[in-house]
Amino acid sequence: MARATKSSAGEQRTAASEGRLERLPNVTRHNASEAEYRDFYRMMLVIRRFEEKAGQLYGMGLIGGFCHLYIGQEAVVTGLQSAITPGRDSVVTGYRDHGHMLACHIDPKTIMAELTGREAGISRGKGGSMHMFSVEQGFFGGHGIVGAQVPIGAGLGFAHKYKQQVMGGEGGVALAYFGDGAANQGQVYEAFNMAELWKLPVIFVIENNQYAMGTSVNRASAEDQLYRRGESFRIEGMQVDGMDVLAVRGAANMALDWVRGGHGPILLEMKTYRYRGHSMSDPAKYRSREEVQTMRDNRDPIDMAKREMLELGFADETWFKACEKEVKAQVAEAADFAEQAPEPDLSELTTDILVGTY
Ligand SMILES: Cc1ncc(C[n+]2csc(CCOP(=O)(O)OP(=O)(O)O)c2C)c(N)n1
Ligand SMILES: [Mg+2]
Repeated sequence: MARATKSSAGEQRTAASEGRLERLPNVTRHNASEAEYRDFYRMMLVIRRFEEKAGQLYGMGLIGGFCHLYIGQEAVVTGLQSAITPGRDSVVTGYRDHGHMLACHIDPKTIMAELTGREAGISRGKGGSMHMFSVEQGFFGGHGIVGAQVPIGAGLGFAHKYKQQVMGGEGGVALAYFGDGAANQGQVYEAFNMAELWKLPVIFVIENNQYAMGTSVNRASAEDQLYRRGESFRIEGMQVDGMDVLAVRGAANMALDWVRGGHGPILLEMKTYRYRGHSMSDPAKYRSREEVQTMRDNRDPIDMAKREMLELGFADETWFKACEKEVKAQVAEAADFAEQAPEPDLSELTTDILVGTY
C-alpha cells in the first residue's frame, strides 16, 4: 500500500506522487555474464588471500597497531564497487577497510606496505591499517572513529552534487559504509537528515556482520531490521543477502539508478558475517565455534559463487586452480614488497602532521 505523507500545505500526498518507492523493492539478482562473474570471483579471492596474509604478517610481528580483517564479508564490497567508477564515484568506510581499497583497484603492494609501516605505503607508512586514502581512486578512508565516516559520506555526496550542478561536472555517487554497531551512533542520523533534505547522491551501506566487537546486533539494537533505520528521514531501505555477490550487485544496480535519478540517498542493509575476531586481538568468546563453522560451510561467498559458476558452466576446475595460483602470487608479491621496502626516514616524523597552537 502506498504510504501517505503530509505536504507543508497539509494536503495528502502519496509516496508515488512524490516519485518515491511505493514499497521496499525485492532485490533482483544481477544477471552476470561469464566475464563479470569471473571478475567478481577473482576480486573476492584477492581480498580473502590478502587478509589471510595480513593475519600471518601480524602474527609474525610485522604489522603493528590495530588490524581488522574483512574475511567473510568479501561479497559486499565486490558486488557494490563493481558497479561504480573508481575516481568518479567515491567510497568511505571505517577501520575494516582493506577490502574496500582492493575493490577500488588500489595496488595491493601499497596497501600491504602501509600495514607494515613502510614509506612505500599509501599513507607513507604513517597511517597503518585504519588510515589509508587515495583521492585518485576515490577512496576517502579508512576511519577509526565509529560512525564518523557517515557524515563524511554525506559531505562527499554534497560535493558530487555541487560539482555537477554548479560546476557542470559529470557528477558521481558516494558510497558510505558503516557497521551494525555504528548504526546506533547519533551522527549517522544527522547525516541521514541532511542527505535526504538536500537529496544527496549517497548510498548508505550498513554492513551488518551481526556483531559490534563482542555485542550482537540483537543485544544492542532496539530495531534490529537495520534497513528500516532511514524511515523517519524518508530514506528508502533494502535488506540484501550480503553473502551473495550477485544479490549485492543487483542491489547496487537498483540503488545507483535511484540516486543517479536525483531521488536522494538510499540505505542498503547487507546481511553478512565476519569469520575472524573483531580485530587481531579478539579472543571471540561471545560466539561459538559452531556458529562460525556453520556460516563457513553453508554461506561462504566465495564457495557459493564457485558452485554457481560450475553449474552455469562459466568456469571449470582448471580455471579455479589457475585463478588461485595467480591470486596467491599477487598477494605473495605484495607481502614480499611490504617486507623489503624501507621504513620512512626519521624526518618523516614531522611531515603531514597537523600541529595546533593555542
Ligand atoms: C566513537 C567510537 N566509539 C567506540 C569505539 C570503539 N569501537 C571500535 S570498533 C567498535 C565496534 C563497531 O562495530 P560495527 O559498527 O558493527 O563494525 P564492525 O567492527 O563489525 O565492522 C567499537 C565500539 C570507537 N572506535 N569509536
Ligand atoms: Mg558489526
